Amino acid sequence: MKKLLSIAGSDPSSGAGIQVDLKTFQALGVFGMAIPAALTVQNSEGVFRVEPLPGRLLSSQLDALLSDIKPDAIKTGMLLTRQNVDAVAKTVKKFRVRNLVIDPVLRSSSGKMLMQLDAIEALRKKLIPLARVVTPNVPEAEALSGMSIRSDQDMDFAAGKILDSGPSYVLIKGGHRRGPATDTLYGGKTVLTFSTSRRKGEFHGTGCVLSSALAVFIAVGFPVEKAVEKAKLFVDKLLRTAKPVGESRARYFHF
Ligand code: PXL
Repeated sequence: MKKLLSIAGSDPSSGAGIQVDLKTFQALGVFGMAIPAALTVQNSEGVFRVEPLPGRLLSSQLDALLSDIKPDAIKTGMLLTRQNVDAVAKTVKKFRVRNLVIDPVLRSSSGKMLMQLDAIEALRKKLIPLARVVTPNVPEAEALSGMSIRSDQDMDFAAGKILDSGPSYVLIKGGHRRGPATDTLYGGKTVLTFSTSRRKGEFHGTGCVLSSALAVFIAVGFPVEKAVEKAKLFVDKLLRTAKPVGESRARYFHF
């Protein structure tokens, strides 16, 4: 039995964050665990408030959990503070976690910051170097590389900069660009692109589900290239049946 741990924000509407990460683990047949790094006040209309877990509390939860149960992979999402990023980095090193998937969430779709400025710096310098895969969208890849991305060439260059800091792979999600939704995986022997037709509408939690599914497929032993393909297929299927659950048009995954 594979065991997966999500360290991310809590979304009470349960379409994103640790709640949807657990749903993903369950759907894919692994044993899911979760620690909230922050709480959010949100519904389908947006994120209204964010509060971090104290760094030392996250740290002691991680210590207690990992000294007992060794996860086959860890996925991180919204960490919010530098203290939380530091706590995760220390744990990954101490327990020699090899399958670390980082979804470097910086903002919610509604624009709320999910990572403080010094936390982004800590993420770049301390946590991303330890990752097996980092899954930024284009604005996140811009923040992590410190450059703007306007062309395919820019994207290659930005990916190179992120890879230079140490992660094995970077998957840049192209959903924010025009044209078909193409994601690009850098870091293996060749650059791989994954294109899917763009689905109209607004979806909640797509990045969370993708990174959780990716962590699962890596934990069960697929090479990263194959794990990305399988995670993308999993999300694409969910996009077809996503539905609004509240007053807003944002569609949620139900599985
Ligand atoms: O989808 C980004 C995201 C990640 N994690 C949490 C969130 C959100 C967006 O709202 O609330 C907890």
